[in-house]
Amino acid sequence: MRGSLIVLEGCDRVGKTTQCVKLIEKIAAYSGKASLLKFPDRSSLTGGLIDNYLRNKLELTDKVVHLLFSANRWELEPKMKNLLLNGTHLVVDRYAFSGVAYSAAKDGMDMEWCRSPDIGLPRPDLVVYLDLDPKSAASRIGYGEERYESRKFQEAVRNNFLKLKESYWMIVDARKSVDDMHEEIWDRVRKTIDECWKEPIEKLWC
Ligand code: T5A
Repeated sequence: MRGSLIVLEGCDRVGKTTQCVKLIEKIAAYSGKASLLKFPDRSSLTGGLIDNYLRNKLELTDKVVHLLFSANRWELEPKMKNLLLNGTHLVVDRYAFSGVAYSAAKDGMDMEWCRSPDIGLPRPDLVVYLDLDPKSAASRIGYGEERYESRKFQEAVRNNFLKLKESYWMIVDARKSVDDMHEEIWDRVRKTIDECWKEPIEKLWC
């Protein structure tokens, strides 16, 4: 039985990491093997460049940084596939949808062009999109420390995310309490785990 690929997405500070941590504990208790990944993975070669870029310590052109974010995912693609095929459920904090939603919010960046380098990555069985208006997100601790954390930009990113919605997405109102959101997400994740092992791992946007 293969593991399921669950991705959490959303704008900055909407509560993705908080939900990922709760989810991984629940999945491990429910069905054994579970692993948490986060993109960007700031520990790799590309991740070091991305980290410096996000902390405004390095300037890169929009297209270059977009391709670095994508390469950062491809670096982990073999590991992701191995884990899934070995029956480990993966919870992933941001994925290719963030790649497109953020880059395409910049002037002169085309959404289809942004999508292309991530075509063929493992397709998630479920995307949990946490939706929160940028004004509420801006009031949360730590907001404003990195490059993209301005309300106008986050509004454009939010619009882009909603354009990327597909049948395997669920949208969660991130104004709810941590525990209420967790209950709602877990209900859907459990169903996904119970069902998806019968299907092969699909390829994203193919
Ligand atoms: N990016 C990323 C790209 O441009 N292209 C790409 O391809 C990818 C993958 C990465 C940046 O890079 C961009 C997007 C980002 O700008 P990040 O490291 O993912 O950034 O940083 P954030 O999205 O800002 O992630 P954070 O971890 O900072 O925010 P989370 O995970 O959404 O939120 P979380 O759980 O840390 O919570 C934030 C705060 O809110 C509170 C928490 O206690 C915490 O203080 N909170 C709640 N408060 C009230 N109600 C709730 N329900 C709450 N849930 C959490």
